[in-house]
Amino acid sequence: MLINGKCPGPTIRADWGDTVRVTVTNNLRINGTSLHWHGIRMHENNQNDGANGITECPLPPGASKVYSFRAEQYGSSWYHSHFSSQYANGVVGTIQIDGPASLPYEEDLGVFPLTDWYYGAADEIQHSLIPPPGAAPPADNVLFNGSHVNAAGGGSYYRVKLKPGKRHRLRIINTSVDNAFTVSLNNHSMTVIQTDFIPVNAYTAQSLFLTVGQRYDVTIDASQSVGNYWFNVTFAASGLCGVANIRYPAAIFDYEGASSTALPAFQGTPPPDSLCEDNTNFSPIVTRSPPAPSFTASPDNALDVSIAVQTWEGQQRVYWKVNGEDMNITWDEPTLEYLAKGDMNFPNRYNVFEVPQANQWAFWVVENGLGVPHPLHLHGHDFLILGRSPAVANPFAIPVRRYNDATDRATLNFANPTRRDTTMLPGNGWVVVAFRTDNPGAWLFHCHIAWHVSQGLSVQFLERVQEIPATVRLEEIEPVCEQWTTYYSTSPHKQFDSGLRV
Ligand SMILES: [Cu+2]
Repeated sequence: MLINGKCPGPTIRADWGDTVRVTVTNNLRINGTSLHWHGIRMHENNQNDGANGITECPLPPGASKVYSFRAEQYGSSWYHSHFSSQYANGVVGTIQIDGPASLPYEEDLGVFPLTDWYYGAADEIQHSLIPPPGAAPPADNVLFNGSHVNAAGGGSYYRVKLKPGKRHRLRIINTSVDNAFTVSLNNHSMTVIQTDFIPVNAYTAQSLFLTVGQRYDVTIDASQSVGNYWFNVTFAASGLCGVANIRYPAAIFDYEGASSTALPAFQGTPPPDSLCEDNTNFSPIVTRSPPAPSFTASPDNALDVSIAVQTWEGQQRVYWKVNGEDMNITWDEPTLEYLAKGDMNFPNRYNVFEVPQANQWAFWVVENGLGVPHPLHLHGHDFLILGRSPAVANPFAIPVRRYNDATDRATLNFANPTRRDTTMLPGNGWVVVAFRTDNPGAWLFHCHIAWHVSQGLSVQFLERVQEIPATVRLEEIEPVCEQWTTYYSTSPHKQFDSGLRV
């Protein structure tokens, strides 16, 4: 499935402060769609978030919609379908918003989406995960900007040109369905200047770990001898952060003056830090430091992730649950429509958590009852990562680590911690995050592994619920819902899952 005939789709490019308008027409024959603008703040603009069943009804075949938002942040991101497993079929593109940079550079090489790639259709894979154990298959390949070689020797490596002696900016984006990876460029270090949309003080590393949905804007100095260098994508040895049948190397970086066809001689060695561990050592340029006493761990801010097998329509199925409930939205009953009509009686399993207080830090302790790590993504906000349990090589081999305020509080960082919109919840462990309640709306907080959110791993925060109706233009939502309802009544393809895949 393509956007404007391409995969990945076109890059949306804007300047900081611009208003972006994108007309989306659904030319698919038997699929709905809705497009989510990953990481975009959507300030008081919840209904352009593109989360079907939450902020809108899906667009039926033949329908069009204009998404509109202000580029209040700058940096690099992506957009993708939020309708079932559709983005795994290619409904993905990148976003570049130009603005200031925390470190000068000379060449902007632009966006580089990196993704796992499955040869099977996404819905077929998703159906195969319904019966226990429900474990995802390995990806067939990893694509660097849409390109790689395959096992039969077809395809080609993507090649990036470097200017000798110059400092280049690269925008690395993990647009995967499942795979988290570590990236490195042989013989070169990378200097991070942004984590997701957050500018940070320069941080230099030999390799970087990106879970699904994360971005690193980095600079690379072309200071080595003129030649060809492998860009490598490696995986955690445990396999718990995803695997692909074809992996490193992923792309080739050529210095100007070197061959533009030769393969690099030096293969490189896998970086040592592949434990699926999110790096939380960044310091944002614009500081945010909540007072430590404002955080109290309690059952009210605990989110416990678990897995369960239940029988539904005579079939055993795997579900991911948060506080005992797997999310299951109804496509034509978006949360915003309920709220705009003053109706709080949502259908069951909407997994709603109210966050009523304005302009406070909302803290959440997420605990993982299983060894599988989950990339957690929040809509409408970035969040502080105050702390997390350390990653281990094999989380299944250790007992579940619950957050213990008596012993773990001392490890939390309240002084300008790492801030971004996606983080990795460690296996059998915990993470503490906080966001500022400065954006009324119904915002998803979910695992960004498409297979998992499809199996229910999501909640929605109702932030300042009394103020939400004033931000909603029902006259824009309802016509699409009517079109969708008409279409769906005759569609042979019915919802078989949570209705959401990131
Ligand atoms: Cu997950």
